[in-house]
Amino acid sequence: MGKLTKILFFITLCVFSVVALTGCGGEKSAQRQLKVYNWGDYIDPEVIKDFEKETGIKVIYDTFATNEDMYVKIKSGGSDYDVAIPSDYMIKRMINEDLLEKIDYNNVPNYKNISDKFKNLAFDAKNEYSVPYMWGTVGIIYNKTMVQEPVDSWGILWNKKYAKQILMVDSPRDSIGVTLKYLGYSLNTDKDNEIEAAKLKLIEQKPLVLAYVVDEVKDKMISGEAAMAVVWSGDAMFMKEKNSDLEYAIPKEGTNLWFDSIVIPKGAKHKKEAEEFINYLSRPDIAQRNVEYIGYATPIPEVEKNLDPDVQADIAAYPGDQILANTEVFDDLSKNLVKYDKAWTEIKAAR
Ligand code: N2P
Repeated sequence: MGKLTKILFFITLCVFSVVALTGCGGEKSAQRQLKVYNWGDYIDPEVIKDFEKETGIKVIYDTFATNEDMYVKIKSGGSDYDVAIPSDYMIKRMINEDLLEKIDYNNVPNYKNISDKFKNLAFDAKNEYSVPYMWGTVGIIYNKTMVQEPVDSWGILWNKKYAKQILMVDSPRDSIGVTLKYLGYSLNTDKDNEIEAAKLKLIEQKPLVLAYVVDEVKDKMISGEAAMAVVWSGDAMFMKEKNSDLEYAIPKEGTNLWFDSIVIPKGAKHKKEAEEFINYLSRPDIAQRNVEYIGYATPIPEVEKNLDPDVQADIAAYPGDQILANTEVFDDLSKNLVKYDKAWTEIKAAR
């Protein structure tokens, strides 16, 4: 090879390598992506895989245990989530704090499958920011071999007979909320004396509490480690199926009715993909797989109709109008929230 040929050869080689490398890099960054933030145990993992297969969109999937954990992460910025699934009161707070994108419902044609009962709810009155995913109540799951008396009041959570056999939910609004209901107050109260009374009641209960848990409650109740637990309804369905000694009760003092809806955090880099994912989750066959896997209740009537009749009739999944009449939805407490935060910190710190 002559000198010039050699130089030309090297130049060509370099150009090719650069093209190959950046070409490769270019291809990678062209892969469509989606970063999802959901509750623990709140989707059939196969649904995520099938979405990736059908759309070619790569899903990065993270979970949270409570609305408050999710809020802190998204509020602090830099978490890059394209999709999140908070509850009602937290959605309202995020709308008020400009933390959510408006959804383009033209990209979510399956929104039509959602029952009108779940539209125009107070937290997103004009249906601009959220698409219903699951809904339910809060109640007590108990083991019939350990609890023989009727479970019809939140008061059983203070019965010394069950010392160290009671699991509480490690979520401030839920635990304080059911205590407020027990005391005959609204679970959205802003009255200092009522919040204080609930706080003292929960501190009084602490010696009886085996643990404050969230997703771990399922393993513990299924294996018979505790007699009762305050839980979200769909988790109760899941547990009942795994251990037939377990039963779910909604106390007579009333409870919380909640709605979890899918939202797009402000500034999401993959909004189109997020809307595609929301549409996918709202497709009846996909929604049915999720509902059957996780145990929660669907806002899609066509899915509800296809479920096992025993599930449709179970109050842990689909409480009737009479139970629903005695429920309250959490409100965004805005400036009064600090009162609850302070009470919860004191409850958790007490011994
Ligand atoms: C599932 C959590 C359910 C959320 N582990 C209740 N809002």
